[in-house]
Amino acid sequence: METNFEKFTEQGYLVVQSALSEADLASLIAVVSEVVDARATELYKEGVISDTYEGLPFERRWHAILKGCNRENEVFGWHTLVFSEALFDLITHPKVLDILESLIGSDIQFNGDFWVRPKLPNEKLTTLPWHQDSAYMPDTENDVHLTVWLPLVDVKPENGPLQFLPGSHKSGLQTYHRVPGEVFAVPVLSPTSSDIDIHTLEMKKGDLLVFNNLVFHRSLLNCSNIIRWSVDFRFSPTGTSLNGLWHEAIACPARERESGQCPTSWQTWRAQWEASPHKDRFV
Ligand SMILES: O=C(O)CCC(=O)C(=O)O
Repeated sequence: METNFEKFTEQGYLVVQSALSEADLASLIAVVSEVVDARATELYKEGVISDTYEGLPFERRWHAILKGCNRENEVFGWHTLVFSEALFDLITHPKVLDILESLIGSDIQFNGDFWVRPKLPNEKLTTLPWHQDSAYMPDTENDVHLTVWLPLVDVKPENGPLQFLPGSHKSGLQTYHRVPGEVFAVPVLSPTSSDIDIHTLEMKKGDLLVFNNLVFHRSLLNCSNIIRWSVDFRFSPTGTSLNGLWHEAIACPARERESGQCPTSWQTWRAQWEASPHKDRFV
């Protein structure tokens, strides 16, 4: 039987089903829900919305609030808003790191890059074209950088799944250019052709997706009426140069070979954050 390592090497990505439990995700979801609640209270007090939509579930409330004040295309992803111990615990969760260890060995660094994404119904801004992550991370194409992507709700064909082109990482980084109407640079040559399989990833909450920096993927339009919440963070083998990437100041070791443990504490990471320019950079 093919191992995770073999599958990942062949495809450039891997889905591990039921990698995490409800309980593993609960603290981060609570943080996100608190942000939503605080924002709703603020907007209500300012008279911008006439209802805080308190009774709505996690996958609907934020959308209702934004609809209530016509701000549906306000934000691409959340960074500072979700900086928390719960986020740190998830990034350094032994179940996450065990999967990464099976792919890149046991000296693993967290690159400092993380996003919680509220992918809203019908929102164009989060509908991403085919891309390789190295296209947006200068000078990373010769190293291994892995994204861990966790859905916080079930992902179905209709609510904005990710699609992948298995094996497309093997041709290296393509040339990118900017075209009118696209927020991000796009590949000069289309990565698809009639003989290439497109894999649409249906995922359950608790499944874990990991992909490398060269595999082509895209994010489809969310055609449902619920928010497709997800969280993602990036890693590399310890010692990999981050070449001045914007999040370098909050990179830290996540697992070390000798102890098999995470050598960074929440307090240490928070101190890094406090000393970095991140707080004012993104929402
Ligand atoms: O979460 C998404 O919808 C897109 C994620 C993505 O394309 C990426 O992290 O490179």
